[in-house]
Amino acid sequence: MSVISRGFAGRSDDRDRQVPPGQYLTDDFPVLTAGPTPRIDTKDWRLDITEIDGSKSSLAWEQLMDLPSEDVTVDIHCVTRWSKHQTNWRGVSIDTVLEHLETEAEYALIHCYGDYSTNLPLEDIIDGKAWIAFEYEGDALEPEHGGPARLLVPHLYLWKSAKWINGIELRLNDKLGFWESLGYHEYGDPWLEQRYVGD
Ligand SMILES: Nc1nc2c(c(=O)[nH]1)N[C@H]1C(S)=C(S)[C@@H](COP(=O)(O)O)O[C@H]1N2
Ligand SMILES: [Mo]
Repeated sequence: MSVISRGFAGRSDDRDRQVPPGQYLTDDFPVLTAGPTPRIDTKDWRLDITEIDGSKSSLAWEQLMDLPSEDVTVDIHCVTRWSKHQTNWRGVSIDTVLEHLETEAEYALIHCYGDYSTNLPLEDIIDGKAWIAFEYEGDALEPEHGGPARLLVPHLYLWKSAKWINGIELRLNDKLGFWESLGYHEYGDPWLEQRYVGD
């Protein structure tokens, strides 16, 4: 028999070799930013975590650097139809960032330097699904791509991967972020082609 099963090619997930519907592969790394690029010195950088009762805790850069980080290799998918296979990042898992928190929150609204925001169900940023990424392909993350640190949520369209992240607002109810309130899909699963409201 000449048919080689995909299972024997060493891939654990068929999706690894495909792109989501309506996407094409690129080797470039386009920059997509609504507005100017904030320049944030790491000595000024803060990540605020706000609980449902409004209580706030804050993480400084050195504290982020002291947390265990990991190398992450993932495919990324932008709603403008480019996808990139096997991108390499280093970051701190959101599980680690939220480790000591007991919360009843169901949603997270992500805030950024420069006022961008994006909303996600909390379960989509925990259990190894999202990171605060600060390196890309072995180098410090460039400001254009969200440096010093951005959210990385590779299983959803890349607009959810908020650049220059500075806040995780935990919420009981969902509140639409920047693109979501301008007609983009509230969830944004690239495999279901959830580009716009109603998709
Ligand atoms: N703060 C912020 N984050 C953002 C954006 C933005 O405009 N501001 N654009 C989003 C969109 S639409 C995409 S496709 C990705 C692009 O990331 P890149 O510029 O590193 O390719 O960032 C997302 N994160
Ligand atoms: Mo995008």
